[in-house]
Amino acid sequence: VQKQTYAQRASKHANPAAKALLETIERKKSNLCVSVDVTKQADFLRIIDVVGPYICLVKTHIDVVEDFEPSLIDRLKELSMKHDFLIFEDRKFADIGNTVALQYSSGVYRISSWSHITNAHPVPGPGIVTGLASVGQPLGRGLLLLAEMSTKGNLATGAYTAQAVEIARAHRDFVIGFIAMRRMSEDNDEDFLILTPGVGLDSKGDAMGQQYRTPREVVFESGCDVIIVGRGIYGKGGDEEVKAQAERYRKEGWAAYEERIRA
Ligand code: UP6
Repeated sequence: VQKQTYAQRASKHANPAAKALLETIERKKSNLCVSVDVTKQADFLRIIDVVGPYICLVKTHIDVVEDFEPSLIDRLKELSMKHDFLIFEDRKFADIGNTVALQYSSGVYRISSWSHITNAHPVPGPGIVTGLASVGQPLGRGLLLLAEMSTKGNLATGAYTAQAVEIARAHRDFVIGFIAMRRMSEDNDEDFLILTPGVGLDSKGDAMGQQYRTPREVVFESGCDVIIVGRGIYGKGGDEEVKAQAERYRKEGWAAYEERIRA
């Protein structure tokens, strides 16, 4: 069980993005990451402004924004300063090292220039980490590997998950942890961060294989560090309701963490 506090872990972490995330979690008493999967710039910015005070991290799928303009990134950065949160582009890179380095640094989105944290599928092998690290490490970024997924029937299990952890161990300076459903290492000195999607209090899943667990199941029972909530927060209607849900998930996630470090 990971019983160290976020603050203790922050003080020891060598990667700048991981350290900043842990410090933010502690400062705001929030292990909540909101996933803002909406297609209009205005909705994207409005939701982030509403949930900002309650989160440590915003997770984006920048490529679903249909009226994207580069200035959206400036507005996002302003909100991250205003509300004190980090940014995680959920890009799920999955190609050879040379290609992902280009996808990360270039194109319309230039993800490495604004996203503190991004993630990758380990399916291509260690070269994907080498490629992404060539871009992200000099910038102080952090990478998460998708060791597991939240969806029914997913293939990220068993030996695949174990191999993902081995790839991470070989690149500890840049790989800060995992997208996973549970703790991936019992070694507290490794201190991989576990960020976990598939979190919802009012629903068990959707029609396309998503499966939800509660913040308590994720943080207390499974030992994960950050809960990622999308539709459970932004899908609930007007700003007041979105704000109320963000506060609700923040409280639940933090209570589950306190229960874990005290147990
Ligand atoms: N996500 C998952 N499961 C995974 C990996 N990533 O749901 O295994 C991402 C999705 C979505 C968010 O791409 O952005 O987390 C979950 O959204 P939801 O809370 O609305 O289901």
